[in-house]
Amino acid sequence: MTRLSLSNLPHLPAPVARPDYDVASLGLGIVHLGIGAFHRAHQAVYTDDAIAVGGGDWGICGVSLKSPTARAQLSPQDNLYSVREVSGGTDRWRVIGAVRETLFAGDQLETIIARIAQGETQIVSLTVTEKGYAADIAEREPLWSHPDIAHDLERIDQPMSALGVLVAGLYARFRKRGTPLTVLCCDNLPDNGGVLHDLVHRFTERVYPQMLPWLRDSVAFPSSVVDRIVPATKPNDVADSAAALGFSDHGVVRAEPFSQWVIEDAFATQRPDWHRVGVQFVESVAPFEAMKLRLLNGAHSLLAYSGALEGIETIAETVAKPAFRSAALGLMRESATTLDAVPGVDVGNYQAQLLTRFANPAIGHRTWQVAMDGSQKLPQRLIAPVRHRLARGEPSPFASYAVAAWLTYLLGRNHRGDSHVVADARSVEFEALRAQRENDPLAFVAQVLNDQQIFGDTTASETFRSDVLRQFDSILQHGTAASAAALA
Ligand code: CS2
Repeated sequence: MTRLSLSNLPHLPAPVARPDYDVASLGLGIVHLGIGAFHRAHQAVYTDDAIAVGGGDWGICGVSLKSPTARAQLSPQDNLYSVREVSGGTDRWRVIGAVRETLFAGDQLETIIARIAQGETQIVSLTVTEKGYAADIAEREPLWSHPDIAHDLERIDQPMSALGVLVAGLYARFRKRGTPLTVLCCDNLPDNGGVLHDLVHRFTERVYPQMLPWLRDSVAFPSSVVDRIVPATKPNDVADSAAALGFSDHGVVRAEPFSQWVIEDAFATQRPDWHRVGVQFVESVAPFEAMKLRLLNGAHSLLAYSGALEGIETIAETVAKPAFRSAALGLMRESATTLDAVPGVDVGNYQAQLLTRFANPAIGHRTWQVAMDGSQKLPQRLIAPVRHRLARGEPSPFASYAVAAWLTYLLGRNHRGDSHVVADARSVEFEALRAQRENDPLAFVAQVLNDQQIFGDTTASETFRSDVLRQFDSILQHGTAASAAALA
């Protein structure tokens, strides 16, 4: 089957939406680090829309840091790909033209650094996942002993980490003409722009201190909140693309219909006409961010561990079980008490909408995928609201249940003894701890609860600690389904 390409764009079937501008002549204006499914279904779609309404050379140079897969998917098809929007009814297919180049750091590092340095580039955006920053987020400090970071401190001319590549690119730009730049973090971290600002500055202090004044004066780090449920692409998505498009698309991504992007209005450069295509520019993203991380992502994690421990494949199947649905809603209500008012949002409606989105029967979002990397996700999703409630002297039974479910997941087996692989940035460390306490899961969990990076001071609270341990004991004996039902 012929691959999707520029020359066959005009031959797509009528229902397939396509770029409403001259893709072939589009120049590059954005470098994006982390060209995975999420970027392709989110920021690239907004950019495609913005170019169609407002023009401008806002083509995206997409970069993969760890794997050549995206390049192999996109380059042979002129970097075109489709988004399959699924809702349970008829799927909607749309071809995106905004990505104009796909590079892999493994063998194109020089080109990537040159792209960040070139004056045409005005924005460097990132979706490298929580663990991709290799940082202690609470302390806003790179993990200096992380192998990639340690490597980059020695060889900043050959960087491997996201931070290293970014700083090397910034340095090349500083040396060239030093034109301003906007660095736009799009990962699910609290105050993501502020955190990235601090990480870049601390890293720069060690490798290129002479760049600090320019960094301070010319590079902006606005925060942003991104939202769209985008599961890993399924093998049948590629097969189905042939029927839907008439051409085979190896870069297809699937996504829910919902999409949201809120950005702090603090750029050092121009930007695409994103404000004309649904992106909200605000003075502070903080209230939006807390709501999204604590309600959506918090409930997502609760559902992921609940379902994974019962051997349930997807989030939709998990939220279809009444006990899990009410635990997710219970968590949202509990965490909602820690939020400031969000301009233009009714938090009750937001929660109802989230339950509907999670239940989307067509999305096929695996519990296993969301369960990944809890050590990097829990602090902003579950622990921040717990801390907030502790300060008011209030317990957090639903968050305690979710934390306990994560701790059980870390054991690598459920109450029935079925085993699973623990996918976490720190799984080696957890596995070593667990092995030392083979016959004593409670001792293992007590040890993990002392981890400052994840729990900070919250587990110094006897209330929280004992709530978690009680829930853990219940999940270990009876499973998440029975424990969640008891909670309700
Ligand atoms: C999910 C998120 O994998 C996860 O941890 O909670 O990727 C979630 O789907 C997105 O943040 C939705 O915007």
